[in-house]
Amino acid sequence: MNKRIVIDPITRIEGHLRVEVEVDASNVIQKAWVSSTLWRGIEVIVKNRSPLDVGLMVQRICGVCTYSHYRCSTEAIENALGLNIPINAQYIRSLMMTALHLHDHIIHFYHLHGLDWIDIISALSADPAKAAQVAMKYSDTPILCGEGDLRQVQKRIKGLTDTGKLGPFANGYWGNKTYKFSPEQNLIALSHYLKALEVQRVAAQMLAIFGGKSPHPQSIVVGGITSVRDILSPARLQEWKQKLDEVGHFIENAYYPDLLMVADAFKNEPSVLGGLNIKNFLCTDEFLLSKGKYLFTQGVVKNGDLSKVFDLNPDDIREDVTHSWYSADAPQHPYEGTTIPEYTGFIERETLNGKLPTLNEDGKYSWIKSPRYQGEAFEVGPLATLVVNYARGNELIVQEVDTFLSKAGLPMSALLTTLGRTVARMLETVINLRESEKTFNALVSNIEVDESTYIEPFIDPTKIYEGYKMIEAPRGMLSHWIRIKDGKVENYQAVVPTTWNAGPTDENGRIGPYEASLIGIKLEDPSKPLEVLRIIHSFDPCMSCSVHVMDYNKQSLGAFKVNTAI
Ligand code: NFE
Ligand code: MG
Repeated sequence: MNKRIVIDPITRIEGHLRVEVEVDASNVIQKAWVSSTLWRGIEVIVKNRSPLDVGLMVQRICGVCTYSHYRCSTEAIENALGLNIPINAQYIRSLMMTALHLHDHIIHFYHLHGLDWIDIISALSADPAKAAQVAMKYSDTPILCGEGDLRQVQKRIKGLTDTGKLGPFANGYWGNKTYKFSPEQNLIALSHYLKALEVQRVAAQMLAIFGGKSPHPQSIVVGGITSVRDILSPARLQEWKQKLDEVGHFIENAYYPDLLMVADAFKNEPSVLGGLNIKNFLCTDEFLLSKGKYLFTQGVVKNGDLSKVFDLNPDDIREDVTHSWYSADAPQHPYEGTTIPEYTGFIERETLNGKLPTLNEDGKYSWIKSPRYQGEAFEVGPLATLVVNYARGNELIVQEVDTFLSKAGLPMSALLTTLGRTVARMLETVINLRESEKTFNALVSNIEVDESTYIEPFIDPTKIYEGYKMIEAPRGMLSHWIRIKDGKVENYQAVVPTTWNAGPTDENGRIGPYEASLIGIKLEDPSKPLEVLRIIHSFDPCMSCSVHVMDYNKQSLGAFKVNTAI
């Protein structure tokens, strides 16, 4: 008899995510349902507002990739108005994107996904002297992996466990047999987990150099950028470079070797070698290296066939809400997209965890819509970027992927797995890190002859404008779509990376990447479903983005009075 398991909330993500799976008598997942249980209504909130204000509002879609929405929105409006902004502004926006990616990916691997790989309790029994030797296997210059460093790390964590309060490490599935690191490998990765807390701050500072602050930078406007004095100041530019080097040192000597270590330890773990059942990938152009030249190029790969890459056609995107808590008659193109809530609730049933309200898979069960491209479900994100660019024969990407696979002793097929998804995010980070110097240098040499950063927008209130922009946010392809009428936003839609990956089944019964990734996975212990967490975390979920606060009954959620006297 099949059993239903409810995991809610999935933690170490942004937002509210629920996963339900049905396992057979051997604990193999037969069916899976993914739901975002919170609706935000930002696409609705921006209607009838000035397009010039939209960027600042829509970046509140999320607290993580704030800049992605800010930039995507600003550029959708520029596209609608036909504005060709100065190249200096384009370079700065690209450098800010680099900072966001470096920041996001470091946090993801260590602080969000890390404990799916690292068993903290096991690290306490490691021999620090032996661990220092093990670290040399993955890097010639490992970070914080001397015997003394590792002893210190053990002491710090032991101090925590001795209090009986594990803090961020409480309630982990410690001891699960799909943890494959030796105690020494766990200690190495734990040392980097702690160091990454400092490094991520430096990456956030990089974004703030040209963004004014982070999160929620404020220096881009429709028509260009406002951080002009930072760009013209050699000291500020130098600060950027120094921080890039500092973050880069960690990426090259901790993040990269740690993924070699993951590959080494987990390469025979079946749940890590599964986790990818939809082999359709989409990505768009990102990271401007020089005028018109991007580090990664847009494209579409279907059914895992790397011999063909198609150009991405924005007309072929639709959002389906058959199983989402919205109403619409048919799948909609984002220009025509509506966001009309239709909440239908949960249904009670027996589960492994007792009688509980559960997702109603026959009806509606998520606030996430289901984007489809040419009617099919597609995965977006760093893995999609690498697969598409590998298939395009982008020399740099082919070389980086092949080098990693050969160092790790993995076949090409290992890329299309949970392990591959996590490796791809690291490789994207490394490639971006190294190549971003080109963007920086292009900016510096352009400033010598051209200091322009802004072109004034003009919105004719008698005209109707339509525009969109696609960018690569850290979790994958993000697009914003706007229609402007009477000088105001008439319609607005954001089609977000996590929406692509985490959306429910569509009208034709086609399931999305998250749900598909869980099917066929055997759980070692259904009461501690670590495999589910690891697979879902490998996508780096952001539910805030995907369901872009208001209550669906339009009730007031709270009243606040700001005291300006203090
Ligand atoms: Ni909220 Fe996001 C990214 C966007 S969502 S983090 O990256 O856009 O999937
Ligand atoms: Mg949307």
